Amino acid sequence: DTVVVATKNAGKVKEFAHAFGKLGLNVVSMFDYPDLPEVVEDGLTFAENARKKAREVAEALGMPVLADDSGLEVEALGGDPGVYSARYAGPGATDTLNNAKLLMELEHLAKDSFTTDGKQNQLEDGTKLLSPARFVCTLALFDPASGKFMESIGFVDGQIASKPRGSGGFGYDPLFWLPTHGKAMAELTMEEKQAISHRGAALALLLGKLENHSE
Ligand code: ITT
Repeated sequence: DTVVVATKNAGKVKEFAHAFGKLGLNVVSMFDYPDLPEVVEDGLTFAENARKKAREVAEALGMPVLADDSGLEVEALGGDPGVYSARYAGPGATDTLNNAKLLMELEHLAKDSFTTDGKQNQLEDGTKLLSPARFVCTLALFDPASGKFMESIGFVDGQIASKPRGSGGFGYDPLFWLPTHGKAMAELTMEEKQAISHRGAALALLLGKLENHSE
């Protein structure tokens, strides 16, 4: 009745605790196992990193472990920061520094190529929509007893806004504009975010697979 999630990201922990809490399950994370060695995330894809985190922690603990590798892919940046989303601003990166770096990269581009942009790419308050973008989340569940993985992936599409909004969520949520909702991801409640987010989608898929598997 406990799910071990191989993450040290407090934002992810909150979202998993909320989602699994609704199923009557308790979540523990790497904050509860401070002595476990850090997993080196040197994979080239989200899936590779998720598998690596799940397997290494599951083998260390001798029980099934879930891992989440996720990030932001920005069209105008050729898919960056992608698997490097957590460290975009370099060593010692924080969400604030990563957001600043993202805006710097995009505004720099915008000056060069989109100076005559029309009103279409602006919100009513003058906030510019700088590029289409997408959040990606891959989940991997590894069971050391069977040596098998169960995996899923989820996406959500949006736009990078030139100004942050909202105080919910984490990471790039304040800059991730959802045209369909007329809100930034950070303006959604936990429940609303879960219903549309990359993580919510990946989790729903994984839970569906688990259910089929146990029938
Ligand atoms: P763990 O590996 O310990 O889980 P991490 O933060 O290093 O934590 P990732 O390598 O998967 O995790 O990097 C994910 C980054 O992508 C995260 O730090 C955010 O910057 C961004 N990100 C992922 N999901 C997000 C979300 O729902 N909202 C905003 N940003 C998100």
